[in-house]
Amino acid sequence: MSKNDLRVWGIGTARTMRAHWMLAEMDVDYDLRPIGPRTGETLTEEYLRLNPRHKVPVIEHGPFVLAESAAIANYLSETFPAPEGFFVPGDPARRAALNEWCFFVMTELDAHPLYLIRRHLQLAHIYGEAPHAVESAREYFCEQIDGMMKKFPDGMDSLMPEGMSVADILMVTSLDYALTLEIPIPDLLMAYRDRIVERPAYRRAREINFP
Ligand SMILES: N[C@@H](CCC(=O)N[C@@H](CS)C(=O)NCC(=O)O)C(=O)O
Repeated sequence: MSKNDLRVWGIGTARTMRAHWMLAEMDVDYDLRPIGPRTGETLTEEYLRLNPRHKVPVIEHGPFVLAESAAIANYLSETFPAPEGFFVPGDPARRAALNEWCFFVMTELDAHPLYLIRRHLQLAHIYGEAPHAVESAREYFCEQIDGMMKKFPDGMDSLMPEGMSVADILMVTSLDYALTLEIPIPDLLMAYRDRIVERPAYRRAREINFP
């Protein structure tokens, strides 16, 4: 493996976007394996050896193999030099504050309501229809966002006061995912999202992730 000894597996989803975006922010070159979910490409012997749970994204950094988009984005942010203005915490309290955002996005937004809606709406042909669960997940997502907005000042450019961070990558990719599910996003939050997606790294990553 060349190119910084780094390989990224997976394109085409909000989760794979996180790895590509983080690497675009850091201007790190890598080897790309553009496999997609539910194409059979996550079920090859080679891939199952890397991730027996057959999900994308996965990265290989030398001999180190890592799955889970939030873990990947955090690992990359701490492994390669961060660009100016990109916040990587250096002490436990700031790391914990960043983790609070990361776990909130990944558990209360991404893994639970958004993925439930996707499974039982867009992927209902695989996972079955569950209209009541979909409606309830939609309400749950909106309630979580409403709670979050109580401490979300107008004009916010990043979730961490120190600047753009992994938390924003997780949040904005989740909001993009919510938009594809036609979930309404409050204006203030949409304005935050619209400011962040102006970043050149976001655009470069989208070209790689959604060719
Ligand atoms: N929690 C994981 C979720 C990854 C995930 O669910 N990936 C889906 C696509 S969005 C996938 O690879 N599905 C393929 C399969 O189930 O075979 C992450 O954040 O990386």
